[in-house]
Amino acid sequence: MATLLCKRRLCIFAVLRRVSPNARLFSSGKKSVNGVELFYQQTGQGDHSVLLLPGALGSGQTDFGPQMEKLDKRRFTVVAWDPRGYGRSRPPDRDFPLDFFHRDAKDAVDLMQALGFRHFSLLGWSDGGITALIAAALNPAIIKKMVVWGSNAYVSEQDLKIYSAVRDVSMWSERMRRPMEEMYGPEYFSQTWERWVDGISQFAHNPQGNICRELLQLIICPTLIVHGAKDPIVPSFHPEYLLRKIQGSRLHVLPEGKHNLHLRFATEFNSLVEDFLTE
Ligand code: TYC
Repeated sequence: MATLLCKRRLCIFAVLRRVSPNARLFSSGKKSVNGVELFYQQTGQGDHSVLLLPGALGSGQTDFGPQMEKLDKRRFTVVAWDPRGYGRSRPPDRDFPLDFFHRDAKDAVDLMQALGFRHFSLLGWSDGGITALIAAALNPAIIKKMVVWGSNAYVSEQDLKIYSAVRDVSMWSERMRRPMEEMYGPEYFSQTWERWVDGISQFAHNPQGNICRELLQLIICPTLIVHGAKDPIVPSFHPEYLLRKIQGSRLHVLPEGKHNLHLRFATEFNSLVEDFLTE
């Protein structure tokens, strides 16, 4: 009987492995944080813990496939979170009060603490990068290192024009739209995206379009800013401003990179990040 069970178990493992060699390397769950149930995915067993922060309406699933799959599992423990109202962290549906980046920053840090990570690094894309900047500024004893790309500390007139140009999701490319529609269904996606455009545009009413300018001088962790020279939605004055204001930071430009450079040039991006985190 014992051998029979044993053999059967082996067989099940063999089947699982054939279906997806990495299936057993990923775990996921929900944690109750600040009154909401936050969804996260986790992989790797390295000493260096890293939190991946997705962009607007993003999630671990839609935004970070190549990072969850390929970042070195021996050196890093990688967590991707779905901010409240995004991905699988619903309910609640998403809202965009003026402090939404600060709320995300607190949720992200509190989630990691609740998962038992006391000291970790941040990889933040776009809106997730803005969240990372705020989290690092306000939690200097907790954040080890940070990488941000496609992010901005303020909203300019030029940004406002770009937001209204991308407001209608039916104008998006199929490749950008499909993962979002699969996650949310077309209705929640298009409505929430319009609310995001209104939400981010609110910052233009602040002096100098401020989102988090005054916090940048509080960042003391080593910071790598990455930018795609061909990013059509985030003008290069944004990463250049971050570089000037964050002490000791570095800027790495990918000449062919656009906004989704970590997906399109995943191998190059991942090794850039691994080198920075381990140096
Ligand atoms: N910030 C968005 C994100 O988090 C991307 C974006 C940037 C969209 C600029 C429009 O004009 C824009 N993915």
